Amino acid sequence: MRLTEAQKRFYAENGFLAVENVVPAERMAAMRQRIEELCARWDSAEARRVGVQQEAEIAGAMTRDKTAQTVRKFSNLVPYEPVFKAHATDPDLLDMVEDLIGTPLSLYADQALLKPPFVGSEKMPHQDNAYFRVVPDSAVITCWCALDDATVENGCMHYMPGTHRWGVVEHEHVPGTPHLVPKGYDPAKAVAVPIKAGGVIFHHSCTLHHSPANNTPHWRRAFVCHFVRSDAEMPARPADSPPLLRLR
Ligand SMILES: O=C(O)CCC(=O)C(=O)O
Repeated sequence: MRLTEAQKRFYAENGFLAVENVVPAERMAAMRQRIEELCARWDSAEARRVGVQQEAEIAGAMTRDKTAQTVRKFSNLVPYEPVFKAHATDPDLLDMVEDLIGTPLSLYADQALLKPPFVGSEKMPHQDNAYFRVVPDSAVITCWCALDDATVENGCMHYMPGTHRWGVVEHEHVPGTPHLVPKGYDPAKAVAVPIKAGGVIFHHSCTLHHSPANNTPHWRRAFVCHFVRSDAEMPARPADSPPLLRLR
């Protein structure tokens, strides 16, 4: 599934791009079902091997019980979970990634980011490359796949257009919290990007973004793949990391 020139131009100008109706319905159902199973068994070995994180474990979160209804994140699903590997290696998806960052292409990391009903907390503003430090910063891209309809009310993605041209910016303390946020982040200038389940949003590694809390009785779940050009420098990856999953 190739991107149009207009879509490529939108990404180049804004640092993000939403594309609706990308993921087949059967795979969507299978990914949702597997997330439900992992949440239900959040304290099992199979959930722990995909790095389960609870809302109660994040800095600044109010102390709360850990249950199937408070799971915030699973990391590194692709090596263990076939349905998520099928998504990360889907040729239609990779065509679009290739259109935006080129080849050779690898998977840098993957995670399921969940906002449970009423409990899902805000994701503070950040730039992905503040963590990844990939060089050049245009060589890494995030593909955020909506497993549920993502809305303003349940915590959809918000982006500050054009900030992918800023490079990685300095961060400052949010008074009264342990959080650091990028200097120059202005939530009033961030654009909400609601998207239906099965759609994806691509964003550049330097695009400033955040997502608000989920104030609804419904889950907001996403499966996120960070793709990288295999020929980029990746100084934040420990030397003894397993080899990257090469894609094309
Ligand atoms: O899913 C979210 O709410 C935040 C996602 C995010 O920050 C990212 O994919 O870089």
